[in-house]
Amino acid sequence: MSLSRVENPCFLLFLFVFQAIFILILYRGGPSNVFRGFLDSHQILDYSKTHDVYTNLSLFTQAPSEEAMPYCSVQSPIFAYRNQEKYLHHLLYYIHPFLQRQQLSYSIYLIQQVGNGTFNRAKLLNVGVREALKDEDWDCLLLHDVDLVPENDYNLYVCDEYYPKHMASAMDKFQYTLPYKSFFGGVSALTPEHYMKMNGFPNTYWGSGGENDDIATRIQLAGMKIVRTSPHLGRYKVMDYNEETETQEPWRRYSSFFRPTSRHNTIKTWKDDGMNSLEFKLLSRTEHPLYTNITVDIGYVPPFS
Ligand SMILES: *[C@@H]1O[C@H](CO)[C@@H](O)[C@H](O)[C@H]1NC(C)=O
Ligand SMILES: *[C@@H]1O[C@H](CO)[C@@H](O)[C@H](O)[C@H]1NC(C)=O
Ligand SMILES: CC(=O)N[C@H]1CO[C@H](CO)[C@@H](O)[C@@H]1O
Repeated sequence: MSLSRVENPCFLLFLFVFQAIFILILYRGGPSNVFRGFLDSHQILDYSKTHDVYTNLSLFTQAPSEEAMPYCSVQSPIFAYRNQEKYLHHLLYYIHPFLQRQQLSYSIYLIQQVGNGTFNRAKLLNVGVREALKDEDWDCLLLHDVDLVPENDYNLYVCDEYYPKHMASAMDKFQYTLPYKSFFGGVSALTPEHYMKMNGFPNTYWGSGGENDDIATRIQLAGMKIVRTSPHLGRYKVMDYNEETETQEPWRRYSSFFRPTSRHNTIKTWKDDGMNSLEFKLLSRTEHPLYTNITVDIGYVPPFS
């Protein structure tokens, strides 16, 4: 039901325009000024026919000037993704209005792994961070699974100044509690400084799950700690479309097949496995109005040795 609305660009355009007008109203101090401003520079529109509102929306889409939004913080949500088109549509439908209500200045990057190789969430996120930082000096990196939708508008998508922040502290799937104490999956917010200080995420966890424990350990080893969004704000709905994707759930705590997931192991590897050892093949990079699609070949599971 909501999918068909997503595919209708007019609806999304309307959300954006509504937001822009709202921001301008705040800035200029009253709706009458705003509309006078528009009407001076454009012809008067006939609003008695409903379709006029949509067909002539483009007349209203001038972006607010930089001075009109002086305090926006810069965010960059990054989604790791493989073959989950339905989730993506659903998420975009919710997340754009959500981020706009928070008045953030942001871009969304979708990082897509090609082929049918084993999913490697942590490595995809490393790729996303590297590519996103080429575009802009982002203040904050939001790492977001594509099948999670935030439920609470007060769950602010901003970074903690000092420490990596875990945001998905209460998922409906786990009865709105943490599945275990050091859990760092789902949605997290780190500044580029946090991310580099811990050498990013590990590249070597093929198949989902074990990397989250490694990441939690890295944060400690880099002299930081995990801060968490409080559970009444960090509430997320897990979208669940079919059985097949069950096997790709990134928060599942599988014991890793290909590397032992132990603190001991992370101590040995974290300085050599991460952003400084990241290798991948960028296959395509396309900017769409609602997200930037980055498709990469990150290789396949190395032979077990
Ligand atoms: C993955 O794709 C290759 C060809 O691209 C195919 O030979 C292989 O059987 C596929 N594996 C699975 C598990 O689907
Ligand atoms: C992203 O780009 C790839 C490669 O061009 C394409 O196959 C895929 O369908 C795109 N995905 C989305 C969701 O735009
Ligand atoms: C449907 C409709 O009224 N469209 C109007 C949109 O604005 C242009 C001028 O920019 C008019 O020519 C159209 O009639």
